[in-house]
Amino acid sequence: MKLIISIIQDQDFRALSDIFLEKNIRSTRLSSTGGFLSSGNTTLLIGVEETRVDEVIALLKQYCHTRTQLMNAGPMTVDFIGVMPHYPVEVIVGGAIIFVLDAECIDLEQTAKPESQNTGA
Ligand code: 2BA
Repeated sequence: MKLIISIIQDQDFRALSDIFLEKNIRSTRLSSTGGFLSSGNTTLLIGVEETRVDEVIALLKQYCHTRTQLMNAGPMTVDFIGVMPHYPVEVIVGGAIIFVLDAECIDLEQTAKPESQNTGA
């Protein structure tokens, strides 16, 4: 089993979650904040069989778009005119940041059963 951790923009979540539901790909959404822009984004935890990793990555690429965001850069300067504001800089954000990790899935239903009902291995 693999755990795909993907950081996407909030705007892309709706379409992506619809297609995940349609294709029976399970995911958990976490609200997160980017360290650079300090703006909100979405972190998805997606547990899938190894054979489906490429399919999930393809969907992330298809449904997550790049966008331009403005951020204020540069220090505040004070000169004879007064205090000069920061200047805006364009930053390209997205589509999706993707990490793929090895994972073990513990089936809690199975482990919660009393010994006598655990007839399997
Ligand atoms: P942020 O950290 O808010 O970064 C937003 C965008 O700012 C990044 O877009 C990138 O274009 C730019 N950026 C980030 N750090 C920069 C830096 N030190 N210098 C110049 N530009 C910088 P993305 O690369 O698409 O990243 C989108 C979001 O994905 C990030 O939001 C962060 O939350 C996450 N992320 C990206 N790379 C990551 C990594 N290696 N580990 C963990 N999270 C990551």
